[in-house]
Amino acid sequence: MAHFSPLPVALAVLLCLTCCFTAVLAQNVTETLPTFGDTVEILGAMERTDQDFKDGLALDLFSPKNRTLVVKQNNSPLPAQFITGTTGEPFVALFTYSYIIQMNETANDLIAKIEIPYDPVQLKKMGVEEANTYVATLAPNKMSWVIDETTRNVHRSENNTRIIKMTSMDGEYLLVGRQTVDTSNIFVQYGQGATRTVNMTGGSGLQQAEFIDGLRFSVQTNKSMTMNVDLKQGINPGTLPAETVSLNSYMWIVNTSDPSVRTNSEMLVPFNRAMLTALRPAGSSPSTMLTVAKRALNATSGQFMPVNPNLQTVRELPEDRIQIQNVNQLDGQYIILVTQPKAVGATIPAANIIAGGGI
Ligand SMILES: *[C@@H]1O[C@H](CO)[C@@H](O)[C@H](O)[C@H]1NC(C)=O
Ligand SMILES: *[C@@H]1O[C@H](CO)[C@@H](O)[C@H](O)[C@H]1NC(C)=O
Ligand SMILES: *[C@@H]1O[C@H](CO)[C@@H](O)[C@H](O)[C@H]1NC(C)=O
Ligand SMILES: *[C@@H]1O[C@H](CO)[C@@H](O)[C@H](O)[C@H]1NC(C)=O
Ligand SMILES: *[C@@H]1O[C@H](CO)[C@@H](O)[C@H](O)[C@H]1NC(C)=O
Ligand SMILES: *[C@@H]1O[C@H](CO)[C@@H](O)[C@H](O)[C@H]1NC(C)=O
Ligand SMILES: *[C@@H]1O[C@H](CO)[C@@H](O)[C@H](O)[C@H]1NC(C)=O
Ligand SMILES: CC(=O)N[C@H]1CO[C@H](CO)[C@@H](O)[C@@H]1O
Repeated sequence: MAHFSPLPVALAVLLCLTCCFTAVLAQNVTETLPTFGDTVEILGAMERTDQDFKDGLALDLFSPKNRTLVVKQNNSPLPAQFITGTTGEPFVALFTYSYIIQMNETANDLIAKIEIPYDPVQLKKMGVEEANTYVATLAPNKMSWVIDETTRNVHRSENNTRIIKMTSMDGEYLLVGRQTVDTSNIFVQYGQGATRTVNMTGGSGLQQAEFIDGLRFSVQTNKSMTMNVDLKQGINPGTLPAETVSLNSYMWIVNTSDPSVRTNSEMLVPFNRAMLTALRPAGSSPSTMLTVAKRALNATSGQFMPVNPNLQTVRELPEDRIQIQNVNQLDGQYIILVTQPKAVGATIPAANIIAGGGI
């Protein structure tokens, strides 16, 4: 014992103490992370609050004021098929629950992000690429999970997906994945056949699909159904209302698996501004002269009837699409009519609308 140097013993003791202490500390840190229902203090004065939760959720925010927040767990969230803001299908929930974040006061002045971890092994089993994971936000009308590709950010090196650029945090969030090989927005091709068929799940939620030219559908249906859209060249001018012409030489033909099902849908019908310009309709803007018209799916010679103008809105540049709301019956043939912007009391023959006639 006399020759035993005390230094290594001291070191060993110190090392052991440090180890034990670190282990205990680490364990306690996990144990003290907040969980659902706990009140979390948010630092004010734009100090950073980087808060992890027991199940892996992480909130990172800067707030000008001191605040508190509570995260609650919703074990029966709206199903993940009901996605808006991006397209493609099918979407699945990666967790069985969603998060409801409530700040103690209205806060729209934050710099914030939310991160939800995923398990790459589990993702693979479910057929979801990491690049197809999203934190979705419940829409204010609670009919869909909203995805914004511009604020979505997958942090692969940390196995999580996040929403960045947030200015408020109140809301409900769900980690979802799209079971497709392709990533980002996905577009449907015109025609028939399995991969050209849009699948719509019955339920209270909204789903969206977009075709390659931007023809976009937002559909709520109480019964599951499928939809195809075809293009058909050739429009007989005799089937158009007086003093109108068709913008395009073709029509969109929409057919669903069950035309008797009433839907609550919105359509966005793209218009080609160059085609409109080529018709030289005397310098008016598209919103004064474009109207979507429709006739029955099986029609061959019937008249196209303008869709109720109160349901139509022309969205000009940069979108260049006509929005139609409250479409109850999707099946049909659709075209875009170009009409003369009428001066009060004026009736101008169709031939004069389209320059080249008398000019
Ligand atoms: C905000 O919280 C910090 C620390 O909790 C405290 O020192 C500060 O006084 C609070 N500020 C206000 C305005 O209440
Ligand atoms: C929210 O919490 C902060 C920090 O505790 C507090 O200063 C503030 O008064 C609270 N706001 C309301 C509306 O209770
Ligand atoms: C991410 O997940 C993989 C697979 O489970 C794992 O090997 C890796 O360590 C994880 N990375 C992080 C930073 O947790
Ligand atoms: C609709 O479902 C069928 C069968 O599962 C699939 O082959 C097809 O790709 C789906 N349609 C779209 C647009 O993803
Ligand atoms: C649409 O009609 C075609 C025949 O023109 C049919 O083969 C197809 O199954 C229909 N699609 C749906 C979704 O009913
Ligand atoms: C679906 O059913 C609900 C509840 O019965 C009803 O409120 C809603 O209007 C229906 N949707 C459509 C598109 O008919
Ligand atoms: C189209 O279908 C409707 C109902 O299914 C039918 O009454 C009508 O005769 C059909 N029209 C043509 C031109 O086939
Ligand atoms: C400060 C504190 O919470 N300490 C606890 C750390 O964890 C150990 C073992 O779980 C407890 O015994 C301590 O009380």
